Parts: sequence; structure tokens; C-alpha cells
Amino acid sequence: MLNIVIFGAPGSGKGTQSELIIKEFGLEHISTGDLLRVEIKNKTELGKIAGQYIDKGQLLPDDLIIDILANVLEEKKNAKGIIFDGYPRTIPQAEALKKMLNKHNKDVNVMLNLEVEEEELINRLIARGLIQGRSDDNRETIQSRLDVYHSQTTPLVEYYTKEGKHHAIKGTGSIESIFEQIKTILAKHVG
Ligand code: B4P
Repeated sequence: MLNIVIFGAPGSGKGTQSELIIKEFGLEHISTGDLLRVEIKNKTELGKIAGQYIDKGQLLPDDLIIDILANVLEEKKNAKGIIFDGYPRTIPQAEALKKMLNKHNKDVNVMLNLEVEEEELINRLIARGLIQGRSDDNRETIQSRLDVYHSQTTPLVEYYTKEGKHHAIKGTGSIESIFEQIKTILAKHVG
């Protein structure tokens, strides 16, 4: 059982590296950002609410996102392992995740922190906005997302460091070289 939290600022490469980890280690993927984008595309009630937050670069309220996570986790409870991508983003979300996993005698095993300088993050997200047209990949919203990341999400670095699970990864360079660093860390956790 290998439960991984992939962590980093918007544009740090969480989604990109998650795909490679899943292929290599056969894990299930939970990306709260992807889940919300499907809801928005399908114009569901949840999608309408999510869109209002995402377009402003803000986080959804903890209660709402914790409920969503609990439902998805229940569906994947027999998975060999799960990669949590974009969740948790606040301390209450991390505490809720711990409780949910502990109920099944499980826990987060590793937190991978992709470290990338702000200028590079902004360049990547602007480039993605031009290619994929994501509504939150424009200069103004990117800045709000980075501000929210610094104020609400970075306390998780200390949280997982105290738990002995934090691993810093240099998130710049080629996608393959970043994945090599991740593989070296994960190799120590798979039997
Ligand atoms: P997310 O979808 O999680 O958005 P993200 O932080 O931008 O990460 P993403 O995984 O997409 O990008 P990546 O770094 O891989 O969340 C979107 C929004 O949903 C949030 O702002 C929030 O409103 C809401 N939300 C989601 N989860 C929530 C939660 N738990 N609580 C509350 N609200 C929540 O990639 C970025 C770009 O960089 C890509 O174009 C990629 O190709 C490129 N890239 C990657 N690696 C690279 C490398 N090594 N070199 C060059 N480019 C690279």
C-alpha cells in the first residue's frame, strides 16, 4: 500500500508527474482539480459552485471538498495505492484525509513537494492557458492562486515534515529528470 500526496504550487508539475507515477507504480489517481473541471464541463450544481471559486483563483470551502474527497475515496478503498494530486490544500483537509485513511488502518506514506521558482510557475501557466484555454490560467487569476498557495497551502510543508513524510523535489529541469528523483524516493517505500 502506497499513498502519496503530490504537492506544489500551481504549475509545479503535479498533474504531469502524477501521470508518470501512476504508469510506473500502478496507483489510482485522485485529482480534485480534474474532478471539479468535469463537474464544470457537465454543468452540474457542484460545477456551478466550483466555477465561481476556480475562476477567481480561490479554494473551494473545506467542507465541500472534504465531502467530495470522502466519496471518491470510498470508491477506491480497495486500490493498491492512491496518488492525491491537488489535495490536501489546507491543514483541515490534511487532517480529514488522515482520519479517513486511519479508519481503514492506512495513512499517507509520502509527501512529494515539487519546488519551482515563482517566475517559472507563471511562465508555465501562461503557456498552458494559451494552449489549453483553462479559465484560471490567466495572469490575474494565476497571481491569486499563488497568493492563496502561500497563505493557505504552504503550512502543509511543516505539517508533513512533522509527520516525517515530507520530501523536497527540485521541480525544474526536464520532466524525466524530475521523475528520476521521485522514483528514487518511492523505491524506498515499495516492497
Ligand atoms: P488543480 O487542477 O490542482 O491545478 P494546478 O495547481 O494548476 O495543478 P496542475 O496539476 O493542473 O498543473 P501542473 O502543475 O501539472 O486545481 C485547480 C483549481 O481547483 C484550484 O485553483 C482550486 O480553485 C480548485 N481546487 C482543486 N483542489 C482543491 C482543494 N483540494 N481544495 C480547494 N479547492 C481546490 O502543470 C502546469 C503546467 O506546467 C503544464 O502545462 C505542464 O505541461 C507544465 N510542466 C509540468 N512540468 C514541467 C517541467 N518540468 N518543465 C516545464 N513545464 C512543465
